[in-house]
Amino acid sequence: MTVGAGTTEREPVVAQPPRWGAPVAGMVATLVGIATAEVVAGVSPAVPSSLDALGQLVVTALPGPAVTTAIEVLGAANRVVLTLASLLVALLIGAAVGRLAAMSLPAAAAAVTVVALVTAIAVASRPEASVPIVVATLVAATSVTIGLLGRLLGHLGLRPPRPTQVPPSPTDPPVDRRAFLRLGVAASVGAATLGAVARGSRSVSSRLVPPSGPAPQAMIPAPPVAAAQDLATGIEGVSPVLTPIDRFFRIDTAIVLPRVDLADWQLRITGDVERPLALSYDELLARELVEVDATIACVSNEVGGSLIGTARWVGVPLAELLEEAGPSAAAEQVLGRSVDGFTAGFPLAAALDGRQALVAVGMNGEVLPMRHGFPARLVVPGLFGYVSATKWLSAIELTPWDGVDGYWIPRGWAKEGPVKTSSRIDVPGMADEVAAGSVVVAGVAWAPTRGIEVVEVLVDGEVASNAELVPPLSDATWVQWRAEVTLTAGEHSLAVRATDGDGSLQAVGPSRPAPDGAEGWHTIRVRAV
Ligand SMILES: Nc1nc2c(c(=O)[nH]1)N[C@H]1C(S)=C(S)[C@@H](COP(=O)(O)O)O[C@H]1N2
Ligand SMILES: [Mo]
Repeated sequence: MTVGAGTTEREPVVAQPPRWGAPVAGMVATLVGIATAEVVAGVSPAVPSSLDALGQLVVTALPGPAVTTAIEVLGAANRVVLTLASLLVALLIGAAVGRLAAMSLPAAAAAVTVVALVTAIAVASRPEASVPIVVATLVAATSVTIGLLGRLLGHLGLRPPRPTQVPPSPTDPPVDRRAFLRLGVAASVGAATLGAVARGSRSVSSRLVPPSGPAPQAMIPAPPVAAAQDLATGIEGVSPVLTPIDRFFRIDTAIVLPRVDLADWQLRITGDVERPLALSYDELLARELVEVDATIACVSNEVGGSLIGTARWVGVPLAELLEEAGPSAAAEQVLGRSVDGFTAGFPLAAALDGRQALVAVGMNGEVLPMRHGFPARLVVPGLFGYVSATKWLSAIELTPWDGVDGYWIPRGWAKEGPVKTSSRIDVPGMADEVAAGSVVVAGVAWAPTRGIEVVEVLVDGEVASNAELVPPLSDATWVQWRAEVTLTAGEHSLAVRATDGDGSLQAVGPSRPAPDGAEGWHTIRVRAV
């Protein structure tokens, strides 16, 4: 008797498996597989999260403008959205695998294995990954997924019998929806719970977080900024002259913060140099550290935007390290390399022209925070972050200018990224209502390292006031400014424009950030009553 004939005979007494059975089984099994990997990732710092690693792969593979747009549109939520999107895509793949499994479990197993291999490559390429443990984890996750899928499909009578198998007797019904639902719901709820707990409580070995000891100190620390030196003390809403760390913008392509084990970490100075150097964290800290107050800005900052901040950085002068290594004749570019593969390059001349570029290890009196590049990062006054401010720095490589490009250059951003002379109104806020009469307008202006000479405030398109400037902490920081203008009752536009130390008025624009930074006089509308 053929199987087909047997099936035909049983047909009248057999419940049909639901059409959604196979895809749902695939999704449940996938969820459990993902949770298995996440639970191991939660316990072992040597196994990065598969979801995060896949998300990272997507970020790296996507075209530059897509990544930039996502970061701009989603803001700080971009990582959460990406994780949920990765999960959704994984579940959709799981549904397809479920369908495939109803036809052939070996084919489905092959598909799951391919997905697991891609995941393994993504996970193993993370700097903190231990390859053997990652492979073992994914083998386990794959087995759990395929095993569960087989059982779920078995409950639905969807598991294709092997050719040698005796067809099930008509008396034990092949479709057991209750068993399917029980197992499916229990597995999904268990997996979602365990996976979420694991993600929430990911254990981080103490080797991988910044040391809790005293923060690196400059040989000659500057006195703390006095309240009187900070316009923010008197005018609520003005950017503080030093941006607190918890308010400092963060921009990077890292879905997961790279965790650096200080025991193996080194900063190498390599490439076109006479004497390559390699410094441990302790060796770096043992050098004569200096303190530099500097503003850093992201090229993606819109006119009036907040992707800019000022900090007191402590670190080793970059020029000193480069001179020690001795740039050779071919050296034209300084390329920072991060432990996570990110790179950023700028002209060697910018490192040696007297501006105070740093390999920073401290920020605002603290050990450089993880989010801002622990254990070390570059800070180069006057250059946008994407060409200069490499976080989680692992090497400084000297290279020719042509033929070697940092991460963002092939993704559509200009090779050179000097910060443009810009200004921003912090007070009043956009669309605020103010009392008619004399109105205080205040904010920041920046042109590192050219400095700011003049800030003018325009009311309804006419220059109305020459702002007072607070003496800046250094030529690398922004300048706080304050003006008073008279507003009659009604709607008005307020705009600001700065002139830098070279006497150049900032560009009126307006233009968007790509490819080399936004231009325009920040303009807001207010209503005076
Ligand atoms: N490793 C690494 N470093 C990086 C980036 C990155 O994506 N990866 N982004 C750069 C960009 S575009 C900017 S604007 C600055 C932002 O520094 P912050 O996050 O400390 O403010 O970091 C730079 N350094
Ligand atoms: Mo940036």
